[in-house]
Amino acid sequence: MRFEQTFTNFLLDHQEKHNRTYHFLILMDALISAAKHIEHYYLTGALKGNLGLAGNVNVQGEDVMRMDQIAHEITIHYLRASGRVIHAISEESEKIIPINNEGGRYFVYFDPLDGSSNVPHGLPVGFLFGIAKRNLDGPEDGHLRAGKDYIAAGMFVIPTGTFTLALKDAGTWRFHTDETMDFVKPIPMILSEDTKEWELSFNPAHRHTYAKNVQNWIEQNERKYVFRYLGSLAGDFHRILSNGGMFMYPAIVNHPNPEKNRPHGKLRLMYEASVVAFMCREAGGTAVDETGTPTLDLQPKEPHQRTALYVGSKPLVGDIAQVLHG
Ligand code: AFP
Repeated sequence: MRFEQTFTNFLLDHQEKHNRTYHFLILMDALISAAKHIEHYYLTGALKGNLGLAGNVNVQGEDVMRMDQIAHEITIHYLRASGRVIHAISEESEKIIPINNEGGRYFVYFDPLDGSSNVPHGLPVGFLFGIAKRNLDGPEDGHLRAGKDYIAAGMFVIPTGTFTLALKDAGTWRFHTDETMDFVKPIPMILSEDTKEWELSFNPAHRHTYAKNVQNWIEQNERKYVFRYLGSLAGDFHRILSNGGMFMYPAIVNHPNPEKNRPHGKLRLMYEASVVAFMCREAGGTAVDETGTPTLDLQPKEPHQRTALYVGSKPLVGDIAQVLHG
């Protein structure tokens, strides 16, 4: 019989090697329990009628699917039960959610069901999260952390049974579920340098609404790479991590209906862009916003702030960053 290393053993080794406490293990256990629970609801959702619209809109002005609410509630339950979280920010809640201000040690920023246009089809969605730690050396003011201050970030691609986790200054690993539903077999993720494998990923329906310099860059470069787009950041970024290339969600500045422009992009900084930028950095890649500024340096001013995003292999992101700077 062959036994693969479990996620828990992997993390235990990591914490012990770096002389760390077990608090982070407890937090990760909570996130994994939440993800498994969400996956279960998602897999059985059509039969239970959980994949329909809930009939109201969330803080971003989008329709809330019933699954979004279920995923949010499941995650908050497990974070609360862990006792390790000071406060959380969720895509599904306008306000910061206080959890354990006195005893908590971590801040968790998450989107429990990202890519909701895939929900009615049962296609992949993401559960994305970033984690920062309270200031252990002095008073904690609970300020919103930039991605460079995260200690970990990860994503579950639901319902594929895959989990990717990046740990600060240590690397990015991918896990798969085994027959007992444990995440096992850490695979180090390092962005491929083989340009033949690289992929480009963006919503082609929007391309004529991008800034002219971005449109020109696409025209000059797109034929060199394979094109893939799922419409769920976790799924699209999952491929970029495996094959290299670049995912982008540029600012929308040339929409025929100017009211539909999104000069700050669509993606949310704290629980989408910074999360994938962190995983990408730990896998040897990088990410920038519409001004060419590194995504991980962007200091959030409010929990649901948006940003444009270019994330992936360093040479590609560096190339477009030059165009953006210019
Ligand atoms: P939804 O949850 O509203 O589908 O948004 C998903 C998302 O934030 C991200 O996961 C995708 O990469 C991106 O938006 C897709 O947006 P478009 O539908 O405009 O391509």
